[in-house]
Amino acid sequence: AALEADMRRALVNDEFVLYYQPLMNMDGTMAGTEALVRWKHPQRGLVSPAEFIPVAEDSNLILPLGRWVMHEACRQLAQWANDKRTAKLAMAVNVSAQQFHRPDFVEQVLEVLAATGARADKLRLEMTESLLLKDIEGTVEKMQRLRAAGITFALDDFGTGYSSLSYLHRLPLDQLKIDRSFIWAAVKEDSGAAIVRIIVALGKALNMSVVAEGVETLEQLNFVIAEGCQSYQGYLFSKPLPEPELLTLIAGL
Ligand code: G
Ligand code: G
Ligand code: MN
Ligand code: NA
Repeated sequence: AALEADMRRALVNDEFVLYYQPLMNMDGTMAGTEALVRWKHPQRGLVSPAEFIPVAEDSNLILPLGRWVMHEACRQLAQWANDKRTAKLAMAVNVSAQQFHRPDFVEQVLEVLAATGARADKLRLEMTESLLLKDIEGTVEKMQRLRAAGITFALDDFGTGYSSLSYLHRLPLDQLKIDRSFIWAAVKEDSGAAIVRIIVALGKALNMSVVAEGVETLEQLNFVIAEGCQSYQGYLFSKPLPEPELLTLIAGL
């Protein structure tokens, strides 16, 4: 509760910032970035979302925080469109279940796009399996409305949730992101490698691109390239960065 009150104060005081982690194509070009929120706490320094997102989700704070993230990511996306070095980048934004299942979620996202001037076809929403499997009819309907505007969807942390293959094909998803636990296991255990192989095959069968998350070593990168993943994220190329550092990185590519 103390953390919750502190977060309310932080929202008013504008203490949240977005970091951006590159999403890399296998040819070394940057496909886009994933926006990841951080809290610049006046006393505690940089606080990880692993600590405060669950608290925000247990209160209603995820709603204003999620709205702030969406607006800030779209504002940044619109700004990047003005520079040829960043104009092609897509922006992925993580969406919590409480946010998505609000009745006005679709309108909120469309309003943010209109207000910021960001291109819908550069915005990708990342969602988890548990979010998608709750109220499947309503979920598909919302996704289709957002999709009609050009927005695309990624299934985040794939393989860790309550995967239901019977629902997966009904969802208009564009991308599967293989959870990093499988990427780590893949170069250590045969069973891990088999899981990556199966997810890539599933992505192909369902016409989704497949992203390897949490790639930290060249061995892991070579493995996921050989298995047919289309892109990757991970510390091997870059951790999430504040925007000025991201631009420096891009300038050096
Ligand atoms: O950035 P980091 O890897 O520390 O993120 C930790 C967790 O917080 C991840 O599960 C990530 O998806 C989540 N997270 C980061 N930023 C956001 C955000 O803006 N919204 C939501 N819902 N989750 C986020
Ligand atoms: O749940 P989601 O996939 O959105 O969370 C992304 C989280 O993964 C962020 O907190 C980010 O900092 C973290 N992350 C990104 N790349 C790596 C990596 O290579 N290794 C590890 N351990 N974490 C990573
Ligand atoms: Mn994510
Ligand atoms: Na993920």
